[in-house]
Amino acid sequence: MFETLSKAPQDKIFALMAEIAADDRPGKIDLGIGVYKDDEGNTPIMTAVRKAEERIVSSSKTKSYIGVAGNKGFAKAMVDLALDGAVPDDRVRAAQAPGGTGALWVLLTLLKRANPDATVWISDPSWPNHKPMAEQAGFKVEAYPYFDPDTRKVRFDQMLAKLDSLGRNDIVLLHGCCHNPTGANLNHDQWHKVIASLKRTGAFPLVDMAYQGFGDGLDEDAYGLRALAAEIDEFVCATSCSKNFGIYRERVGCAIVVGEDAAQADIANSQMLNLIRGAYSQPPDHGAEIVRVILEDAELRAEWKAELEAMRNRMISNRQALADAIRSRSNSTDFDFVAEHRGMFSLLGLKVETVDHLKAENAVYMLDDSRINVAGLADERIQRLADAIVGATR
Ligand code: PLP
Ligand code: TYF
Repeated sequence: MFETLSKAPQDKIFALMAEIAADDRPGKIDLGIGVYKDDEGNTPIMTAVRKAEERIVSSSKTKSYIGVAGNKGFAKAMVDLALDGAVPDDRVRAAQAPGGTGALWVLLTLLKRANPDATVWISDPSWPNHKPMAEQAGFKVEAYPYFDPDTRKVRFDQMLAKLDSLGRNDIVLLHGCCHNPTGANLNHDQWHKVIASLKRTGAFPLVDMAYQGFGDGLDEDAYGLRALAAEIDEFVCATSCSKNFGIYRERVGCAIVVGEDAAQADIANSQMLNLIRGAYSQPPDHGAEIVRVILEDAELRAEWKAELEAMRNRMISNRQALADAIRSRSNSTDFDFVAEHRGMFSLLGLKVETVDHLKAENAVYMLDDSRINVAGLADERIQRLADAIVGATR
């Protein structure tokens, strides 16, 4: 039967990860996959996570089934973390999902049931998995203008003009914060303009919140989502705990659905649970239980927040150090934008040839669109990267 198939494309981010692993040059610099790393290049388990796991192992009494929506305490805590009361509880439903990707899959599948003829609009550019995921759900996918490669800022007027032209058959996928791959984000005023546009046109928002706490702080990163929630009656949001709890392989995310009223929220929720049951029955519990334990315990929660804050501040100082190091070598402000961007990534705007050159000559790895993971940097690596970039772009 498989003779009917041809080889499917690989995810370019995972392909690069394999390429880096196969390079044995000492001192290679890995700025590829979006995984947080410390100065030594490790992705450690957060202390609060370790403590929560120990508590779970010593006190849990059963591994019986938990239910289609997963861990209820987790889902409630995730709704609070994202929305902080911006929508009355009776209009919000949430299901634990296997990662932010799982949450996106649940929500896209739900939206397909609700409006099979809709078009999904993603930013140009966007996370490489957004388009294939929306296509796999059966949607037509289009892109709205987002990143201006000259200014390395959001091309806001063009973005808004495109959004203004959409209507009730359109779903707009917005990055909640820390835009992947560009690092360029909407400011408050721009969020309000986007929200007003969505309200006017009736286009449906799908917010992807994969990096809450990695940009300007847990609450600040949710500014746009909460502002949207205050204005728009119906929307969905996929959140992920992979990055902000560092539990990537545990696969923890949450699919959040907001309805116009409690009755519609109930109907949407019943469809969501129905489609989950038909796919994987219920999500795995362990990672979600870790998050629940942390978020419900004042002491562990404070410890987690402090650790997350330290990770966030380190990424910001890496950004500043890289911008400074390039400026001091090139005598130009061309890369100052790196310090203005937020989150784990910046799109440097280098040519593919330059990216290839850095890989071949300097063992510096970034995605072929020149996205770098700023968490992959550290003092000595920052200086070497600045040398390499200035050398290659002179
Ligand atoms: N959305 C965006 C924009 C991402 O960068 C990621 C990356 O990890 C995800 C969703 C999904 O994350 P995960 O499925 O690992 O929770
Ligand atoms: O963009 C990244 O690097 C992260 C990790 O299919 C990732 O979001 C990459 C690809 C993918 C899932 C996660």
